[in-house]
Amino acid sequence: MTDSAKTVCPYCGVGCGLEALPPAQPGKAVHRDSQGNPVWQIRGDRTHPSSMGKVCVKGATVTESLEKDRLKYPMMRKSLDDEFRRVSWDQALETIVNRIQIVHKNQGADALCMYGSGQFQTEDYYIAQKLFKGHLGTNNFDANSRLCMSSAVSGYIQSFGSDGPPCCYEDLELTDCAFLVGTNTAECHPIVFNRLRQHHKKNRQVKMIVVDPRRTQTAEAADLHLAINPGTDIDLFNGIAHLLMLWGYTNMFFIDECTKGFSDYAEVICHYPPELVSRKCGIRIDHLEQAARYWGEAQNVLSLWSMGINQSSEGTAKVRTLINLHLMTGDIGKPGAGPFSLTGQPNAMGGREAGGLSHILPGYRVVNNPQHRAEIEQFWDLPPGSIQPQRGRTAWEMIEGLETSEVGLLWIAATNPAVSMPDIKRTQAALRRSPFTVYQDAYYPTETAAYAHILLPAAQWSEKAGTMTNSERIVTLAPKFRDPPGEARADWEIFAEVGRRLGFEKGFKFKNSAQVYEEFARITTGRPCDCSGLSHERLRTYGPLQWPYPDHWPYLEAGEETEQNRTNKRLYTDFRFNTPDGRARFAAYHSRGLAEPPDEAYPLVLTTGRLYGHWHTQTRTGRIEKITKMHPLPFIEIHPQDAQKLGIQENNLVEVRSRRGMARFPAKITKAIAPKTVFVPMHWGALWASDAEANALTHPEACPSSLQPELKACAVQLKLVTISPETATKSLRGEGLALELKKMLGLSHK
Ligand SMILES: Nc1nc2c(c(=O)[nH]1)N[C@H]1C(S)=C(S)[C@@H](COP(=O)(O)OP(=O)(O)OC[C@H]3O[C@@H](n4cnc5c(=O)[nH]c(N)nc54)[C@H](O)[C@@H]3O)O[C@H]1N2
Ligand SMILES: Nc1nc2c(c(=O)[nH]1)N[C@H]1C(S)=C(S)[C@@H](COP(=O)(O)OP(=O)(O)OC[C@H]3O[C@@H](n4cnc5c(=O)[nH]c(N)nc54)[C@H](O)[C@@H]3O)O[C@H]1N2
Ligand code: SF4
Ligand SMILES: [Mo]
Repeated sequence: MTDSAKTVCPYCGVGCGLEALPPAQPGKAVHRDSQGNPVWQIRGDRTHPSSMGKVCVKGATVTESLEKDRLKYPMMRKSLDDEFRRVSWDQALETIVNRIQIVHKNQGADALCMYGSGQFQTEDYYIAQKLFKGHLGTNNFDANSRLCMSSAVSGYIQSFGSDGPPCCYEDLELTDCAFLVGTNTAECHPIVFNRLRQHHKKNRQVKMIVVDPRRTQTAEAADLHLAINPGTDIDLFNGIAHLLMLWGYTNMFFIDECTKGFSDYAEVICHYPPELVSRKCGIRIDHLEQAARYWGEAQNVLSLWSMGINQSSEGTAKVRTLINLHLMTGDIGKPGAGPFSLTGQPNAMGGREAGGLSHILPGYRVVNNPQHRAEIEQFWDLPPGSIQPQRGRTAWEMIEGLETSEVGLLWIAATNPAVSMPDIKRTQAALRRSPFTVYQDAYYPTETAAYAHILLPAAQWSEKAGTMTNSERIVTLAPKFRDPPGEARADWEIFAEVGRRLGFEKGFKFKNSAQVYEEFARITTGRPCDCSGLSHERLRTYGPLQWPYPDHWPYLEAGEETEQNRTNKRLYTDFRFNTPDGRARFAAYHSRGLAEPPDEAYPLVLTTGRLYGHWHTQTRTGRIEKITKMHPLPFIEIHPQDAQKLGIQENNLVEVRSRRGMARFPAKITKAIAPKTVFVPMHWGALWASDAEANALTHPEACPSSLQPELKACAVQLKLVTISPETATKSLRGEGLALELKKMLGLSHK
């Protein structure tokens, strides 16, 4: 019998430790999924420092999704109107290599694009950077983190001089004021929320503030819920700063010694008196004052944020104005305090370390810094000038590049853009025009497969060995403990093989992922995200370890308390930041509001987000019975006032239109959503329901600095649809209208 395996959860950025047990256990019936396949069982790993044995429903059920609907063999077709046929790896790879060479010759390197994912392991990310940014000479590698964490990245870089969340989960138990903004932690980062909730329950003096236009499960637990109008966070932060200043809660010593730019900032916050802020945000003045008082009186303020901040056309400004509050009161670099971005995906952090966005390079370097480029060129043994000095295309710019025919080859891996990109009808039309799309995924069908010329089967979590870094900078090794199905291969192996076939043998000689990690770790030496002391071997022996972890440090079991792991728990404990002069930067921003504010024609603000059980586009969770029972159908949350005006009752089918498209959802009438705002989950693409795509409605307007699109808000109108509930349910389950997609995939409909 195979032994159990310790690993890390492949879903969210909390990064819980899991222990996987073989399907057959002595004295027990074999564990099976709903189709009768034997599957591994999961329990929490009590020795993991981040989660200490806890798991949520997603982690607990993940193995039930591993056997169903897998893509097992490479498949190919000439045009999107043909059927896929199975081909050998050799044929598939030769076709890709030829195509890369032709496009490179005729259109130049910048006509090649790869769109990757925070669900890559660090090894996958690293090899993709080496191939695209190094050997092919284009920075056109971007990841779905562009839709997720890029505002946090640019906020950290601009305020502190480099990326990197400065806090750790222990801070959840050491804070006396938790400020949660734009995060539904209870549903999206449940184990982080549990740790905070326990501490909050036990200690009455600890305050919890939640800022969210919806009364989420997270907001239910708060001492104070500020249900602000969508897009008014900067007004709120500047308004709190105004009061902190007025009431003398500023830490002048910290401001003088450790920061720069306070006077310009002080000028800006003068313009945010409570009356104005209360009006703009749509909250009571005494609630605003209460929030400022909680912040000011606390010894240690910890703020947590996620997509309500990042997915905004002023995302970087939101992040930086939140960080301003920490700089103003000196709430950073000490236990229980700091600005803490909750990472969405399991390894978006590793992606940032490996340079996995179109403007960055491995080791928290940036493409527009000549020294950074030179360091990487030298390390990769490439001639000077090989790496381009300007950033590559962002995810959305790749879509635009398909529209203008500037993109000649698009390689998509570990993401499902035909569902998750903004303005999905435009995205789909662009994908349809693509001269050549390679799609590398673990499952078939997915919505994006309908737009691919070549499908490459990817080995996923549990079928390949690699590392992932969670929000608190802890790196865990996820070992291989099952065989991949059919001919599926690890992403990094596929990229390396293409590299060798393109003639770059020397750069891609890796025999296994441990060697890949070894090279990656070396490239981070002396950088803020120094992982040079980490390796697969050491992670296997000592358990999960937190960076920075320089090579000269001794090794210890996780959790062992020494001087060394006390110093790397938090960043900036010496109050010196990664800017040239060591000072953090205040940012003086006025709020600009939503990119597409509501008006007479489209009078409501639509916001989008997640549910506890489902993961994104459902490629895994849509195949797990326990979860589909938990969330069987999509819906739209409408406030009773708005519902009444439109004559909409509970479960009525509602048609939602924006300037870009239409979708339909059954109504869920609830006071949990602010009036004039509606909410739909993002989880239902065309395979799971008909016309229930959140992104049929959203727009791609992005933050000018992070280039992250405003997926959290667009203007919509609502209309009651009069069809029978049976027809509605049928169409929502995808039994009727998703036909076109099924045809494109060559599937007969059920
Ligand atoms: N169950 C589950 N968990 C997940 C995921 C999943 O798919 N399912 N995905 C993971 C990933 S990749 C991510 S990025 C995270 C996302 O985690 P979260 O960001 O917590 O999740 P969302 O539901 O996208 O959005 C959070 C909240 O932002 C609020 N919001 C909307 N507009 C505004 C605004 O203008 N201001 C403020 N302050 N709030 C606003 C919404 O009402 C919503 O409740 O979750 C991760 N965890
Ligand atoms: N309206 C709206 N849209 C959104 C958001 C929102 O809040 N609102 N959130 C945005 C955010 S934050 C995110 S992160 C994105 C997420 O959007 P996507 O990245 O499109 O969502 P997933 O369903 O997680 O897609 C991951 C794919 O990778 C595959 N996969 C899993 N493991 C592996 C592997 O090891 N290798 C390979 N090759 N494939 C693998 C899965 O089968 C799946 O098809 O959505 C964005 N879109
Ligand atoms: S909280 Fe996140 S990492 Fe932990 S088990 Fe749930 S999905 Fe996995
Ligand atoms: Mo995300």
